[in-house]
Amino acid sequence: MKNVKEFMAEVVRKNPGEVEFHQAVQEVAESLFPFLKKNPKYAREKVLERMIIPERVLIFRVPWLDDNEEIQINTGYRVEMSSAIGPYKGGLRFHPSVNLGILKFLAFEQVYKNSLTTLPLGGGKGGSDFDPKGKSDREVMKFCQSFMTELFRHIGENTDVPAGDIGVGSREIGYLFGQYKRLKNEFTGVLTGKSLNWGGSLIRPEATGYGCVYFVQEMLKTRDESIEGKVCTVSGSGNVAQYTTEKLLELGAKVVTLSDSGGYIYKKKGLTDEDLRFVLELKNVRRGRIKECAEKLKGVKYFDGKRPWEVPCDIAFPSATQNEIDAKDAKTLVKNGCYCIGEGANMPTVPDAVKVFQNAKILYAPGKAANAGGVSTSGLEMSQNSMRTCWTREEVDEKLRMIKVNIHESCVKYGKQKDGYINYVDGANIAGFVKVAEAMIDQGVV
Ligand code: NDP
Ligand code: 2IT
Repeated sequence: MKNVKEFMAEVVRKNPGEVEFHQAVQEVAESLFPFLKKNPKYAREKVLERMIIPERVLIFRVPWLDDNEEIQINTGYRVEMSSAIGPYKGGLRFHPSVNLGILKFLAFEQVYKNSLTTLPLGGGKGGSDFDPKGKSDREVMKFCQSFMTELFRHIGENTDVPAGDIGVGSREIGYLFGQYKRLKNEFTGVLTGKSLNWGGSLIRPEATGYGCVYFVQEMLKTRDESIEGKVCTVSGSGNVAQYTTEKLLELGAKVVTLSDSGGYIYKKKGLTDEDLRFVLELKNVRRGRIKECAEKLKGVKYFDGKRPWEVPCDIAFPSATQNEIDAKDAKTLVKNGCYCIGEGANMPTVPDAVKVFQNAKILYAPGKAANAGGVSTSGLEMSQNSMRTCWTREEVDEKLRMIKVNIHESCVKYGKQKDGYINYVDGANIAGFVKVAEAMIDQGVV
């Protein structure tokens, strides 16, 4: 068997330029190699070598007409990474930065995340370099229709079930679903994150944020701590950041920051429920910039071009995008007393910063464990669609909470070190791996 360095050299050679994908695989390889040494059957079956190559990648042209009747062209992708334990499942990201390497990193992480949820979900991710910002609703609709006109032949309720991610919320899921239904003449649960009155699940919009907070509650319990009264910094102001904040306020925490790609807002006294309502209307209806909060809300300051990690806090919730906490930010957070990180975003912390957190022995879990509540509730939405039923808010919330408790237990099972420190990275990677690996071995060399 190779060592991590040799293994990674091959990954880099075979996937040139895909830096985020290299980063995600390296993290998993570092966790898994010692485990594979002790469990040689997985190495013999070349499970990891198989898992780093997608089962299928689709790349397609997405032409559409803007409001001036000008032709616009984007690239569409769907990375179908693993169907070992269920249909491909994972979000669609619409953002100008989207490329194959970013989607491969996200699809790879999704395989482990979905395995952790305890639900029968394979892993995938897709999206486009289309930028919904500044586009009219009609333009977004035309783009979504063109995107689905190709994607529809590759997905299905038992094949591949996309959902939302950055730039894809209920508006986009609606347009995508409408076009799928029209092309297939079929009303099935082919997408999750649907609106309530046509097949969506209660709590799905809230699930990633709520689930991240539930996971942090479990981490805090290991140190006899609770969320109440804690000072929290949150980055982002989209779906995940909004519902992380809502749950934190409900539990009596003080949320002092939110951000977008322009900068961050800071309120020393902590954001109120009313402030949050303002942010929801600003971001989800008017699609405005977070900066406006400093003009309209009392006690709120705006820091242009900056990230919120310079603000002292007990718990940080990076909920915007990948690599948003670098080593310098991590050192500042630890120096200022932060002792817990809840990753709402996928891979928000660069590897050197992860080391800073782990060396300081603070509570640090990777996104694939902390933010799995979104896809878990997508899994619950799929169950409800198949059963043609609709569970109550309380039922879905309780199932979500139990899933997060289970994920925490799995991380502890595989990640607890001799000194008692829980290495959640190792725990999540090994626990996520084992289920998929066993399924792959059962199903033969495929
Ligand atoms: P949204 O599109 O709703 O919000 C994204 C937020 O992040 C916005 O505030 C956006 O600011 C900010 N952001 C995006 N890109 C950047 C960037 N390059 N630099 C700084 N800020 C940025 O997305 P979500 O809330 O759904 O997703 C946030 C994160 O959570 C992503 O990493 C996603 O993969 C992850 N996630 C999402 C899940 C879900 O169910 N939605 C589930 C699990 C994880 P701006 O508007 O200025 O671009
Ligand atoms: O990163 C993620 O887990 C998501 N964007 C949600 C995926 C899903 O299928 O609900």
